[in-house]
Amino acid sequence: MSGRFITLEGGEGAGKTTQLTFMRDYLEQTGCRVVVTREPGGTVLGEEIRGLLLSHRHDGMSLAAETLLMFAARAEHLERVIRPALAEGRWVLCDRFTDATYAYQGGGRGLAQGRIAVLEDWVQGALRPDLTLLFDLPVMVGLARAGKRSAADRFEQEDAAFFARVRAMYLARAAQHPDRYRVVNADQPIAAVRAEVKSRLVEFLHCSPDHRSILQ
Ligand code: Z5A
Repeated sequence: MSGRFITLEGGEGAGKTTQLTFMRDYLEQTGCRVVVTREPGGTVLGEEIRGLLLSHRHDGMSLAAETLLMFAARAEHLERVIRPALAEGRWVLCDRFTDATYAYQGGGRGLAQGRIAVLEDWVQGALRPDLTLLFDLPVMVGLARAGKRSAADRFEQEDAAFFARVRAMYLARAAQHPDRYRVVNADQPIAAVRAEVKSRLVEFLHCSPDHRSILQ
């Protein structure tokens, strides 16, 4: 069976991580071999870069440095984890990927999308996710959820206007790429979000020739 690349995206407190375990278990039940990973991170170097990106020691980091560090971590992640897993026929579930760069560095911080596109083409070549689930919810709902946790990191300290721009960019990209994006209403109880995620996965599996038979 061939591998597939599925990414989870959304604003602060959208519930991606909460749904990841369910997605992994469901796909494994259908016979997929699954790798769960995240960005920035997913490798030893990538997790070290994540530490730099989230730490308040680097408050005021330049936008160019922030963006290049995201792609440095991504280059390592692609070479060591994502591409090998896909080549072995595994399904990769990745908590955030390049759409997050468009949303946060592009929408949130105002970096021109063309700059991101150049890095995307260089680092990824033709590789793009097969399916992107966008967990969408009002900014204030997500911030209230996230606020119940530990101290805010370098991104979480941004204001509501920043997260509103992030959300708007995600929704714009979902509209630009209807082939691979599916928007999930994340402003519902966890069980209702899970049911919506499952129906998106079933729909996707039906479109995957290797897996259609498993569902029948
Ligand atoms: N970033 C970037 O700027 N550019 C890039 O290219 C990439 C990333 C790849 C990574 O931090 C930061 O890096 C991220 C963007 C930036 N910063 N932000 N913001 P992260 O991975 O730690 O942050 P995150 O992805 O946003 O994690 P998160 O805030 O934890 O969101 P989540 O994973 O989507 O949510 P969760 O952990 O599943 O749930 C949050 C809380 O809500 C938790 O207490 C849950 O129990 C609760 N929850 C979840 N679902 C529900 C529902 N349905 N109802 C009620 N409560 C719920």
